Amino acid sequence: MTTSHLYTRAYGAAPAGLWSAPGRVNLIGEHTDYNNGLVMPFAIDARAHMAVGRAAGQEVKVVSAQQDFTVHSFRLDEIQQGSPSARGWPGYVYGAIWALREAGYPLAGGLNIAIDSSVPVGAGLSSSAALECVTTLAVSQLMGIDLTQRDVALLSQKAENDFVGMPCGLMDQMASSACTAGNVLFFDVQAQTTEQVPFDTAAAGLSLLVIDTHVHHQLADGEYAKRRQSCEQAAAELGVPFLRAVDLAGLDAALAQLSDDVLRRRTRHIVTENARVAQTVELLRARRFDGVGQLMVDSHASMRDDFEISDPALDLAVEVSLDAGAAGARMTGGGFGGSAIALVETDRAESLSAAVRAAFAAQGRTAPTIRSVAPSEGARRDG
Ligand code: GAF
Repeated sequence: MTTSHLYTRAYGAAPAGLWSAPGRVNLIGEHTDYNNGLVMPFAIDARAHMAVGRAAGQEVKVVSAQQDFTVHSFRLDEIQQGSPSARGWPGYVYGAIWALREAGYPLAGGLNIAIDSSVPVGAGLSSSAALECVTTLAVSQLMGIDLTQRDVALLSQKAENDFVGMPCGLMDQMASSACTAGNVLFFDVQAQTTEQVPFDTAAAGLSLLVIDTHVHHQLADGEYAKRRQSCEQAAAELGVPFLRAVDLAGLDAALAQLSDDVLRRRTRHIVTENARVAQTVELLRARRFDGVGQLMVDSHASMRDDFEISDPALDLAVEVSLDAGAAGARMTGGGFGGSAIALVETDRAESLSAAVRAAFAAQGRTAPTIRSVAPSEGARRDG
């Protein structure tokens, strides 16, 4: 059923418009965003679709094809942090509307919303950012509010930080809002600059596979926040605003100043990861893929050993991918489950997938979902 049909079934009228926003894969640059660092995500072709229309009164009603078609309803002026509407998936939708209101945008009247998303939940592919961004874009455009892609990302991040309570950086929302087909988004958080960098794996005879381990991560459960706190503590001990201020040349001196081994390892990950993103962007600007695989391998080792955000299923997916001939593989996203990615020659993609499935089966694990992805378009109006 399309979102348009879902809308009509739920509300008995046609929607005013249709919008969508994608999930993302991060090629490299993990946990660097809230350290004011460098990231390189791209949008995938799994999207959150939304049909929206105005309604009389003050009620905001939301229905989702993924959530048993129950209509959730809340008064616009009563949407608050910590309210029941903040719990579960409707929180991403209500949070985005709350963030628009908090920013002072005039929101008047009721809204009817219907959602159908193909972004898998808990797979580390930013299903929540997709929902936030599609809501921010759809509601703002419906109300005649003109936002830049960056505004859409910032308001969506505010929804996640302050309404849902997950202290994420800006990467996922920027990816969902600002990515373009065919490119990775090189985002320098400190400089607030973006560059669309061509990422044409097919032309190089390569495929980028996403391996969803089905180990479900829950970023709000505290480990993500702990990593962020460690980074902030390390920056404070070093007397810098963010770990971005430390570069590779200054890493040893910085490590010598830190008070404990955990902070040293967290810092080493962030500093070396920023350097790996910088190297990756240089290669891709030159349309070169050689070397990108090794940077992915090094990134994974750093996340596994220094940042400690991987898990056995992710490590297995990465190891088996490399054994099966991948040029590079790493976990992607916040970690503690979710998905790994593998860069592999296209004619080896099938045998790699078979090897990963066999290794998961041999350990009695749920079969992973493996798909080939290519950079897709960011949030947009569809009709
Ligand atoms: C999650 C967060 F939402 C992002 O902001 C980012 O920190 C990522 O984890 C790790 O790179 O997706």
